[in-house]
Amino acid sequence: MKTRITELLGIEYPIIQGGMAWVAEYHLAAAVSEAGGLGIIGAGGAPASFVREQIQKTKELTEKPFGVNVMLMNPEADDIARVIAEEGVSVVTTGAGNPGKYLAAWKDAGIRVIPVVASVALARMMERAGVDAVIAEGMESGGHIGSATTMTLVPQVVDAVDIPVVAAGGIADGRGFAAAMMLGAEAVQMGTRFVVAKESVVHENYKKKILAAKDIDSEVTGMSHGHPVRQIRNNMTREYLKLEKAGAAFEELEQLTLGALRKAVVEGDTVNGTLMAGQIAGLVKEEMSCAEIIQEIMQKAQTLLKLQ
Ligand code: TUI
Repeated sequence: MKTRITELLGIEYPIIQGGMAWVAEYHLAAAVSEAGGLGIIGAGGAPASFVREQIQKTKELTEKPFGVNVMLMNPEADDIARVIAEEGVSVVTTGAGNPGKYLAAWKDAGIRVIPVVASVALARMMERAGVDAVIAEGMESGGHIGSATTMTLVPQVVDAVDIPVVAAGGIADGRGFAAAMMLGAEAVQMGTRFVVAKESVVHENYKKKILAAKDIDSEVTGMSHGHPVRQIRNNMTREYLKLEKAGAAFEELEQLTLGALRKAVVEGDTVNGTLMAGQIAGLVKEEMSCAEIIQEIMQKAQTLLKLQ
């Protein structure tokens, strides 16, 4: 399937893997790229040296294009941005901020830049700044979210910009993929479905939580201090939301979340860890390889899209 995104990135299928902190490491990124999508290394809150190592390890596993996601709230984002330019990665996606100050260096290094936007205003600003495409991410997503839904955000961003738009948030199968295309997207980004991929190194307990999740099993914490994070309900979210409701200070709430994503992903602590996942977790019922996931989605989507 050809779109402006497959042409821009030199990939076979218009499926991009989300740049999930801790989860999106080199095994997963290489597997998605090998399967014909775009694998992404999630720099998350990691130091620049770790990101360089991850890039090098991915290159050992695949010769296909892959990307790195820069989480712009990372205090080491400047160093990570430099490492990415030095290592000659083909694509950068960004999240949780405005990547404007890195654009010139990345473009000079020949890198395709695709920021995540949660509003039409930022999409327009990014297009003017010269990015190659944008990812319009709805609040159905796991992790740090904006306030618009995928269904409303994607077509409004599509109408507002001329560059290609990638849809993200709430997409995990061929129906979601086809729906995103109907909204005008030219690719999708998926996170939650890839967390439970066979090649994902996430702790078994985390995967089981996603596989067992129902439609309304996620909560959004951190709304009160402007950093909303979607995750599966557990002891940690109950505690957090209770404190948040009682008006707890940001510093106190931060104590609960410090290192909690690592706890869930690496240690499999599903009680006090942060189990980031999107609202579509209820649809993810089986652990499959990245190639099986991508093939299943493309086959279903092609059948659906031929119908109209
Ligand atoms: O960034 C994400 N999702 C994330 S980042 C993350 S890191 C983390 N957070 C808490 C605990 C541990 C780790 C987890 N999930 N998605 C992309 C995204 N970007 N969603 C929303 C945005 C966004 C929002 C506002 C992007 C830009 C923006 O405005 C920037 C501006 O300056 O106008």
